[in-house]
Amino acid sequence: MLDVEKIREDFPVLSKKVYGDLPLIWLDSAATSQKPRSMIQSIVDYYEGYNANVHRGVHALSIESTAAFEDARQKVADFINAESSECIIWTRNTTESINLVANTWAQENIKAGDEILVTAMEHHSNLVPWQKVARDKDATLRIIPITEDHSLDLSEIDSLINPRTKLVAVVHKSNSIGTVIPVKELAAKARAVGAAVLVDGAQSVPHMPVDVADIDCDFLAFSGHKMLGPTGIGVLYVKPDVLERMEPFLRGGEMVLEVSYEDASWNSLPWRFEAGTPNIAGAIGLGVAVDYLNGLGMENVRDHDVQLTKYALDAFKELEEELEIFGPKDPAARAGIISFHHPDVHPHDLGTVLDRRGIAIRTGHHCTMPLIKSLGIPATARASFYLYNTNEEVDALVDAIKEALRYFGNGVGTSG
Ligand code: C6P
Repeated sequence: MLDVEKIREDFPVLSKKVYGDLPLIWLDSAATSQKPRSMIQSIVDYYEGYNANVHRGVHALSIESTAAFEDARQKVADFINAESSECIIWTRNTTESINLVANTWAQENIKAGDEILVTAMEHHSNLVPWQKVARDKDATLRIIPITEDHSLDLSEIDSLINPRTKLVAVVHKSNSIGTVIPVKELAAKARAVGAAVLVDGAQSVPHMPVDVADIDCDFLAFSGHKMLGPTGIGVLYVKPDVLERMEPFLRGGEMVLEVSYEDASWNSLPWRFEAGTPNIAGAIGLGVAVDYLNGLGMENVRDHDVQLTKYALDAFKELEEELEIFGPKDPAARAGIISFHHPDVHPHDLGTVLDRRGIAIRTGHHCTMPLIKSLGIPATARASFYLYNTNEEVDALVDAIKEALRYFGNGVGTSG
């Protein structure tokens, strides 16, 4: 079990007051998490103590920064049980990680007539790149639909994953409705037909143990900023035998071994995929964020999410008649995300009223426009939890929603 009160002391921003003296209630961790002091300090320490470019200098500071940078890569590799740190490519975020695969592996491996399979719940980051690949290669993009209760509809999966399937690219936890996707089962089916597997772990890696060997995926993409790390650093894990056969994405300094005026040869892995000066402070900060998560234990982080989600789903029962709540009913089958919608109150209006109570939630389509449209709504209001949230904050959310609905029930301020 997590000692949430103690954890909260590690997050300076959680003691912030907004709009005068309202305590901040941060229920927007699916968008970005808050940061512990140790992570923030690691970035200050880097810039104050050993700022230098990596892999380039023979001097003390470069040796120190290179060691810290590569040490962070090893921590990330261990965190997801990767074969080695060579499988970890630093990117800017999940979006860039997926685009890297679309611009390298997919260019070599997707051919006319092939199929790429995604779910109906994909974030645009794991949909739009595949739309382009399918168009460019004359391949077909196929979609696994969802059921009435917003789980993945696996009834037709054995025809959706077939010998034409070359890539199964799936989100692990839906950011907009919270559904957990059975990626291991999908990966096994993909393997059986020789397809590659990409997992969008943006919402899973920060919140639960994720083991690439156990899932048996070829690619795992995630972002540092959703797992207590800084913005601007992301990760792409690639299985070693797949990585060895991939062409570089960006070309320039650091990714080369030998260069003549006519030609170039490539550096060893993973640096072949890291052209230009990387986000050194970001990688070091992410390594410290991983230390923090390991200190708590990812099983405990997941248990806390499930407990809070269960508490929230129970608390939301009072609002069941007024609100539609999306996602599976079973807290163990969902992320710490509650997405909801009122037929007469636009989510943006609701979000604005909650904000005036100090409660930060996200409203909109959450970059899953096709999914939200298929639900027949313009947007949802979304509360998302993390390791520093409490049952009391859930109570405050429910009270604030009730008050907002009373206010809008009087016909004031509704739109759209
Ligand atoms: N979801 C949210 O509020 P980036 O922006 O590259 O760090 O992450 C993109 C991304 C990809 N996949 C999933 C499942 C995600 O949730 C996200 C980011 C944020 O839900 C911002 S839209």
